[in-house]
Amino acid sequence: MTNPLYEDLFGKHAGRETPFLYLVDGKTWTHAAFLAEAARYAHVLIQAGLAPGDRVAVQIEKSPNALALYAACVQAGLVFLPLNTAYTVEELSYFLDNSGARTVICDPTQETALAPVTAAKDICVFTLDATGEGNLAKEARTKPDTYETVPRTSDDLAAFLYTSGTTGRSKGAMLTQSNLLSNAKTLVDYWRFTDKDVLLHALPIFHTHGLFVGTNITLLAGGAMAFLPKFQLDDVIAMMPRATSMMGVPTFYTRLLDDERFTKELAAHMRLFISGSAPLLPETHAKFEARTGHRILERYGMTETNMNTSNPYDGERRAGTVGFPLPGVEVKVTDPDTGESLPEDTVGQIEVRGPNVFQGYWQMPEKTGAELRADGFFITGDLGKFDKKGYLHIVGRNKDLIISGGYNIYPKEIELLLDAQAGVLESAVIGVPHADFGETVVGVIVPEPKAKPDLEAISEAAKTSLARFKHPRELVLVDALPRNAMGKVQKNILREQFKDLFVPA
Ligand code: MCA
Ligand code: AMP
Repeated sequence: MTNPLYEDLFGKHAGRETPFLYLVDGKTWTHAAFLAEAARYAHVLIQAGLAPGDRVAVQIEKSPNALALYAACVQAGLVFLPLNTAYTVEELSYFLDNSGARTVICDPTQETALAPVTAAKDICVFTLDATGEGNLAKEARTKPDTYETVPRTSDDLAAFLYTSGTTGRSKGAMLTQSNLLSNAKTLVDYWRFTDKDVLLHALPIFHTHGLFVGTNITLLAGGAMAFLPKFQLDDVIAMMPRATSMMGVPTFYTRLLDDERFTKELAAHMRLFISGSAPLLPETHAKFEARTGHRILERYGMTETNMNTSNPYDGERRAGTVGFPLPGVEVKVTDPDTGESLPEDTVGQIEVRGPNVFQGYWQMPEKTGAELRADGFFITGDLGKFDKKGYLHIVGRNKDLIISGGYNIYPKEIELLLDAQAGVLESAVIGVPHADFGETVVGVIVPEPKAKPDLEAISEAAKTSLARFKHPRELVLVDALPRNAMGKVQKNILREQFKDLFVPA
């Protein structure tokens, strides 16, 4: 096979006039139409001077066309680099610099704002909007609807996904064709996906969850997707009768449970509901079962590793656990100091090894070396334990991370911004419980002596620099930060102090 990822996901559907994407407006995209659009995009990109291995940065709204761009990159041997549409120009500029991407595809409304950045870096810009219009689409219309697939091996890079870090700098996780394909194959079997499946797809397609888990599995199994622009309750409820399965972050499930139109009858025909990206509260699991009779299947993954563990399809789906290591994936719980494996029921750091584990962070050998051991085990930064039945429980994090509505937020990045504001001596950013997003961001600020920081001006500064989902939902002033004997800020004390800000006790 000359390009395994392309052949297994896309190429094998060539000529199939069967539905692939069902849209909210009633339209349908067949596999054939999808592949033709992808081929046309591949022509445009290659004629713009891109060569196999080049990174293509993509920051556009979710649409069938946006997904076709992924297929185009795989077919042309380009490295797909999807970016959250919420990222600001400042954030995007960093990703372009760091990745060395020579092309960016953005929404037409962003072109002017990006111009200073792309001109300075001599980056080629194409546009594509949520309706599939833009100069990429315009040029594509003049191109043939087949493209000769570029040969790639399974060790070639297929995608870069940026993940933030504890130092505040995002890191490009390098994923090969076989990282993606091996995981998708395992999950198709484990979760019993077939060509009869229609996945209710309401996740964004710039992260592992919506792009690789949802989309790759559906394509590999030969199924279809009810493809929604985003998670919007009316659309989800309207499209559910068409679907057989759904994947979501816990916020999807709590929002569904808060809506009385989500009934047992509506979900009766569904085969499977899967949750991941953030902890699903056992209480949500129980409520969901009481309402629908379905037990949500929870699994655990990371950008760097795709999926690592999953509750079983047939056996007991245990609330509050992320199940068993997937076939072919080794998971161990180790002592953070010695790296030795720990016995069951003992909390330690979770490490993962397998064909799913990424190749390292792009041009960051020290960071790669710190997290990816020479023997292939990746130190996830999550804390957990195996119980007596072999289920993995995630009990905390060894990394300073907030997960809000399934998006990861690294406090350091926000602290650096807060610390740079007038009148701020220092700051600590914490996650506190939030009914809708699970956790939300609070900035705790210590003013300089006699200073009175302008909290509104600080919020404004956050708007220019940081994506909306990272903005502190509350800024609070304190006299001093609690520190331990080593001088380290005790965020656990702050989290306790402010835990009722959004979810009153
Ligand atoms: C939107 N906002 C958010 C979030 N999403 N703020 C904090 N956290 C968020 N996750 C902002 C909006 O910009 C808006 O700002 C305000 O909050 C309210 O927005 P709302 O309309 O309620 O939100 P939404 O547009 O409905 O989005 C919520 C969402 C979405 C549907 C939960 O965030 C989502 O689709 N999350 C999924 C993320 C995901 O795919 N994660 C997987 C990562 P304003 O004040 O301007 O109105 S991959 C991963 O983690 C690993 C590999 C894994 O295991 O899967
Ligand atoms: P990301 O960096 O966006 O890939 O997020 C990966 C992180 O999400 C993991 O390291 C975990 O902390 C968290 N995560 C993913 N799935 C789950 C889950 N089912 N339960 C708890 N945390 C999860």
